[in-house]
Parts: sequence; structure tokens; C-alpha cells
Amino acid sequence: METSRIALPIGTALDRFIKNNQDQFQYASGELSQLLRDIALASKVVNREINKAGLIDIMGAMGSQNMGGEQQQKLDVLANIRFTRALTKGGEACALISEETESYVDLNNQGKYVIAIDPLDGSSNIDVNVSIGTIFSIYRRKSAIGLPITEADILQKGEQQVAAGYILYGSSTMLVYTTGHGVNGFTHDPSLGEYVLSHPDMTIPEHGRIYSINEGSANSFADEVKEYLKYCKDNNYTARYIGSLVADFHRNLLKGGIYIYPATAKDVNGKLRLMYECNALAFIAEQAGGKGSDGKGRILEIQPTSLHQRTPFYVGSTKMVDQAVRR
Ligand code: AFP
Repeated sequence: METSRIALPIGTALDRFIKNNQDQFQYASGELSQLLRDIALASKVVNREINKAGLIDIMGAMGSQNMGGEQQQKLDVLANIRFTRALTKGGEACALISEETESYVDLNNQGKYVIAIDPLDGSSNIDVNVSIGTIFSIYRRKSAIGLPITEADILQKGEQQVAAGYILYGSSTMLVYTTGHGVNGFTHDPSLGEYVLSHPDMTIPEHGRIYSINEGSANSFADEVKEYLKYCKDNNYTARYIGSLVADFHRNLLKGGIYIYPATAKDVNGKLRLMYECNALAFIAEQAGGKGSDGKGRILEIQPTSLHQRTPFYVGSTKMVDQAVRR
């Protein structure tokens, strides 16, 4: 009997993949690899906690609000602690921008990287056992090591990202990331406690038939957005909206589609955050052959002026984004 039939290969574990591909990275000194491993480890801890939600008292609201004035959930706070702790102890990051903290956290060390993170995105879905995610962007600091962190280190354009990724806590848990050399996806094998390469070299179809938008706010969309939605319906596209950005984005990445969060009467600049939601996903979309736009131009070229800046967001298959924003 062939040995492979009694011992199937497990594939490439994330650690091995990161190590094998370290040379692709312009500054291949190992810190970025370590940073990705720190994030992966923290995500496994968060994943473990999410899986126990419902059994222990970690569901529901904290009774406090985050920077956007939204109710913080206990798991938002817990995930923020887990990622902050992993990145602080790792020593590779000098500053952390998070949805959950008003100002950036100066990690006060010799780290070369600035991290922007939404530790737990889609928090309204936590209590109802629907997919949620983590989104992260990694930048190189601009100031010299040893000097205080400056605004130029923190407020960098998305095109300056050296790596970005997300973790999807879904029917399985996946980590998807790019260092600017394509996009690769890893599925968590709970029995091994490892992320294993399951989606090598991911590409998004140039065109798709899925549109993802919260149409409940349609009355206050701009006419161009209403027209695009009519176009989608006239062409028998399919509507899919989970309300967890990572999950909606991931599905559209695999199947082809567009995710839109436009300006609304309530959120005149859109709801989503440029620095720790849109930049990472726009970078991944581009690396997979897709596009990310604010309706006027490339998301990655926007110069942020504040940490929690919001932006309208159109992301996904190139032809769909072009069609949606040309109106
Ligand atoms: P929360 O994490 O605050 O629930 O926001 C989730 C999110 O930023 C994104 O994941 C969703 O796609 C979007 O908001 C959903 O917003 P609406 O409920 O307004 O559609």
C-alpha cells in the first residue's frame, strides 16, 4: 500500500510558509516574519475564546463605547487585549493603532513596524454565532529607531503597507495575508493548532455576480449608488450581506463580487475606517487582481489625516468596482 494513503501529507504550515518566503520581502531580516507569527498566535487565542462564547460569560456588551461611539462587546475588548499583548511582547512593533483605543499605543521599544488593527470586526454578529474577523495592516516606521514616534510613522497611506491580512472566524478559521507578492490563505487545523496553506496564490475573478451592501439605508444613498443597485438587479445579480466586512469580503474574493459601504445620511463619510479596515482589504484585493476605491479614486492613495478616519468603500472584482464608481 502506498504510504501516502495511510499518512496523508498535512501540507505547508504557516510558519514554514513564512520562513520559505522571507526572501521575497524587501527587508528580509526576520522581524516581519516574527510579527506575522505573533499575529497568528494571538488569533489562535482569540479563536479559542470565540469558540467558547456562549459557554462562558464573554458575550454581550461591556457597557462602554469605542472610538466610533459604538457599544464595545466583551469579545472586542478581549481580542484587543490579546493582540496588544502579543504585539507588545513580540518587540517588532513600535506603535499600535486599534479601533478600540482613542490614540495610538506607543509600544515604546525598538520595533521597526507600525500596526493598524481592528481586533474584532463585525461585533454585532458575535452574540448570534455569525462569522466575525480580525483585520490588520503593517507599515514600516519612517523615523529612526530610538527616536520618538512621529505623526508620519502613524498616518501612512495604504500604499505604504508592507503586509496586510485578515483572520476570518467562520465555519472554519482562516488567515489570509499578503506581503505584496500575491495573496495566500491558511486554514486553521484545530487538531494541530496550526494554520495550514489551503488557498495558495488567491485571485479574485475579474467579474462576479454578487453585490454586498446594506440596502436598508438605500433611501439615503447617492443617486449613483441607487443607479448601480438598479443595474445589479436588472442584470440578475445576487445580493449577499453578512454585516461582517471580513466575511463579505472573503466570499467575494473567492467567488467574485463587490462589497460597497457608501456614504449615508447617518454616516456622511461612510462607516468604515480607512486605517484598520479599508486599507488592508484594498491591498489584498489589489494583490489578488481586484480593486478598492472610495468612489472617486484608489483607497491606497488616500492620505489619512486622523486615526479613526472613515471612508466610503467599494472593493472586489475589478470590472464590478469600475462599473460602480464610474457613475
Ligand atoms: P461592527 O464591528 O461595529 O459591528 O461593524 C461592522 C462593520 O464595520 C463591518 O464589519 C460591516 O460590514 C459593517 O460594519 C456593517 O454595518 P451595517 O450594520 O451598517 O451594515
